[in-house]
Amino acid sequence: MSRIAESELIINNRGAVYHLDLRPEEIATTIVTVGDPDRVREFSKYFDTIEVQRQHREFVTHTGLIAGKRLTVLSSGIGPDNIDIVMNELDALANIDFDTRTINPVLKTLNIIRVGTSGSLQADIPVDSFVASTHGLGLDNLLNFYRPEQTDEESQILHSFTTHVQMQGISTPYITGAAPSLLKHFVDGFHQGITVTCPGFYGPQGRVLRLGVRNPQLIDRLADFGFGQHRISNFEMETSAIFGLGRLLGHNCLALNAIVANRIVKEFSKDSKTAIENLILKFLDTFKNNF
Ligand code: R1P
Ligand code: URA
Repeated sequence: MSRIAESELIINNRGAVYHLDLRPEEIATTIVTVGDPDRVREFSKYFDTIEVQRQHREFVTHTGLIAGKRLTVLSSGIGPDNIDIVMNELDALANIDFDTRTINPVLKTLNIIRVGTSGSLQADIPVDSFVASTHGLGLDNLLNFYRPEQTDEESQILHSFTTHVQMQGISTPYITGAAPSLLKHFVDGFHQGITVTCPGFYGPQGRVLRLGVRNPQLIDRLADFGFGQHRISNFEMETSAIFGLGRLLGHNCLALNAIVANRIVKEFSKDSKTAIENLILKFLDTFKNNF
């Protein structure tokens, strides 16, 4: 096994990985990622005990026990560029020996579940409801620096999407499905659909304040795209990168989002804090009973 150099895998004086500032023993097998650093506490306030609390930049981590089960909650900050850091560093913690700097002979599979907020692209997926993503479809380009791996069905969805949505010269999309072993636990009380991930909140999600956009039809084209039983339910800024890197690295990934904006009926939640709190409680209940 070749040794990974100091410049490639950066380990600090605490023996912790560079950005997340975590040591291998400080993460659980199931990891929740949230965008907002303040949301980590909204999970860990329900832990019976908190064993690890770390913060470096926007990456806040709490690991603890709930109903006897170990869970890590980690904030990623906003966007797919941060997900590149989070996924690679979580995988290094699970699968690289920090003493020898070599890949472990037996690889570990993590459950990585995003719990976030999102904009709905369907009139019948209202604000304050929840979406479990069947797929993450990336307009963000991150996976094109690696090499996305798609099933035949995913390639067909992507081909149809590329023709329909007209992103030429703007983005080279990619798509990855959620882990069926996780998705099956989040059916009751959830809408399901393809989640589109954008590399920004304004122009990349078709929001016009003072600047015009290259593809003014974006919202309409996303909303009326269909392939068999699949349609696009929502968009946000992390899911496709989690799913894409998760598949390449061999982890099980899922995304659950509370809808805070509906872009079709042009509404924003009147109480998004309660919506996300309800999603956290729903996730923790399922975690306690099924993981
Ligand atoms: C934008 O407001 C942020 O909110 C959504 C988007 O994906 C983006 O990160 O998710 P979080 O609420 O998890 O941050
Ligand atoms: N997060 C997003 O990325 N977009 C929205 O519209 C709402 C939350």
